[in-house]
Parts: sequence; C-alpha cells; structure tokens
Amino acid sequence: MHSRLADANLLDIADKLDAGVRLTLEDGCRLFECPDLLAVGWLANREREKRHGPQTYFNFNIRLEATNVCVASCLFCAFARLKPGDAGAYTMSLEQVWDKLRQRRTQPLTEIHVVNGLHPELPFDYYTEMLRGFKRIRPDVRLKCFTAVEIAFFADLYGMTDEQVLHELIAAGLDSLPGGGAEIFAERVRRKIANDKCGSDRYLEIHRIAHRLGLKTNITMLYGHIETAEERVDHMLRARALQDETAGFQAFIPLAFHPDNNQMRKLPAPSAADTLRVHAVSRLMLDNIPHVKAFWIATGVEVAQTALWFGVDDLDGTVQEEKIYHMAGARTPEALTTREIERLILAAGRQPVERDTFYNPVVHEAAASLKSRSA
Ligand code: V47
Repeated sequence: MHSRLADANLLDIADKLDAGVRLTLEDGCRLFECPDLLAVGWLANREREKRHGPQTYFNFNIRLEATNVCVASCLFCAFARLKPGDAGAYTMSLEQVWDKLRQRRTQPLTEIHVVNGLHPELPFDYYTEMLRGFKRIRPDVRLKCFTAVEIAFFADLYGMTDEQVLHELIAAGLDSLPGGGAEIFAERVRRKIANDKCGSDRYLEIHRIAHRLGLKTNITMLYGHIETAEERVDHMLRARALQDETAGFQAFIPLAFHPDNNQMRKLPAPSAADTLRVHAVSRLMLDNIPHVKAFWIATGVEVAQTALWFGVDDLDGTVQEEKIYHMAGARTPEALTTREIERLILAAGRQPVERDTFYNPVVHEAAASLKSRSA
C-alpha cells in the first residue's frame, strides 16, 4: 500500500493519521481531489477498523413523519407542503401517530425517529403529548425526535428559549436528537438552499445545549448539490470543533441529495464514487465522532454495503416508514428487516451488531434464552 499511497500523494496524510495528528481543511480538500478513490478508502477503512474492527451497527427502528406542513421552502425538499389544505398536505392526529406504534407493539423495536415539517398552527403540547403517548405504549423504546431546526422553530413560535424547549421535551420523554437540518453550514450554500431554516450557529448551539442537558445527538451533511469540496470539509470541521467541546455527537451521517420533485431537480444525483468518498473523508476528518453512518435509504443499499469498506460502521436500521427520500425519488425499499440487514453486512465480510440508540448491543430475550439453553 505504501507505493500506492505515495503515487496518490497521500503519504503525508497517512503519516499524520499514524501519529494522531489532525487533518486540516487543506488535507480534506486534497482527499476530495485525489483521483485514487481506493487509496482514500483504504485510509478511511484503517481508521474505521482502529475504532470498531469489523463490527457494523444497525438498529431496529421506525421512522415517523407526523406532518409535512412546513413554513420553510428548502430547494431540495420534495416532502414539505406550505399550508394545511395544500395538495398532498397531511397532519396526523395524535391517535394516528400512536397507532403507528400500537400496530408494531410486538416488534422488538428499540427506537422511534420522528422528523416533521415546521407546522405553524399546532400547539406545543401536540409534541410533548406525542412523546408521552409513545412512552405509555412502549416505555422501553427510545425517542429520537425533532431536529435542531424544529427545536429552533418551536422556541420562536411558542415564545420559549431553545433550552426551555429542550427541557420540556426531555421531561416528556425525549431521549436523543436526530441530526437532520444541518444541510451545509457554509452560509453561501445555506442561504440558497435552506434560507428559512435556523442558521448554522443556532443549529450547533442547540446541539451544544442538548449535550449539556445530557442528550446524545447525531449530525448530518446534505451533499451532492451546489456545495464545493471546501464547503463539505468546512462542515465537517464545524462538527469536529463542537465535538471537542461536548463529546455529545454519536454519529455523522452524510445524506446523498435526491433530485426528484424539488426545485433543484435539474441537478444530477451524486455518483456512487462520490458517495463512497464523502463517507471516507468524513471518517478521516472526524477523528472525535465515534460513528459514521451510511443511510441506505439515501445512498442505495448496495452503495451503503460497499461503504462498510470506506469508513462506515453503521447502517441506520430497519426504518420502515420513510417519506422524505421516497418523495424525492429514492428507489430504495421503504424498509429492510433485521435479517436482511444482517445478511448484507455478513455478505460484505463484516460483523453485524444490533444496537440501541446509544450503541449498546441489543440481545433479544428469545435469542438469549435459546443461547443459554444450548450452553
Ligand atoms: O434534514 C430532505 C434531508 C434530512 C432531501 O439522525 C434530503 O440518525 C436528500 O436527517 N435529498 C432528514 N436529502 C433525514 C435525516 C436523518 C436520516 C437518517 C438518520 C438520521 C439520524 C437523520 O433529509 C433533512 C434533509 O437534510 N433531505 N430532502 C432530498 N431531496
């Protein structure tokens, strides 16, 4: 590998990684420009294996989007409808939301992931009651709900501080924040594609507060539209800087842009090669975030599987009900079973580990009692 890294002009970066020296903005840009994708992937895989060996995490989860009514008009979004009553707009009643979980009462789910539009007319207790109801139905399931963008919106709409909103949601059962809404932090891009969302500093501040209040959270990056390589690396560095302060991020999740049915539909979707590289560079830049996740709904199942050799150690999970990507043209299935996820991890030569929201391995009672009986 030494001569290949030398030919790819990556020896100095490999040396830095060996010595535990942090990569810079310039290093990150070079990793994006390097023509030898396999050399970049090899370095990322080495970092992945240092942290996790062959282990590859996944989660038995469900996705819920309770409303797609959203005051924001993000250029990449095919999911949102501006007003209640607009064609295709929906808002579930709390009973309908809870029914989604009741219907899965017997599934060994460990997490519900909720992302909503920014609805201008719902009361705050719609959200707190939603969480309380989930906990009544399944006290054992972890609630990873509401992006930092939604938290900022609640604070402005209901006249609270970001911290008060988080306090109330935690009191109602919130366990973790998902990473959605990060998009690209660089102001040039954010102003163009997500102008109605809270700014980057507030997104990061809300995660800072959440970490201080004891929550673990995720962070995403929407790539493959109008952002430059430098803006991708800048995004990663802002995540890394906050992680130095708080250590509260569990996973970094690059999200591949899907161009159907939105205002950026003229752009091509990112290629498989670009997707593998983005995940690899994320692993290399983010030395302090434990997990890099490939969201198979966004990348495609086969590319997510291949990414397990390009720095990725987490495949999200079963997902089950997904709308945001499928409305934007995703051709991936809407759900995978745990058996299917395990099979695709094993077929990639990696070791599947079902995890909960906090990356504790999950042992199902039936499997555990079978094991103890055969021991
Ligand atoms: O914030 C919306 C993105 C995100 C499109 O935390 C699009 O574990 C591509 O954040 N093309 C929501 N992306 C999903 C999300 C997520 C997914 C998986 C795991 C986790 C986690 C979080 O979806 C939005 C936005 O960045 N998005 N539309 C589109 N057309």
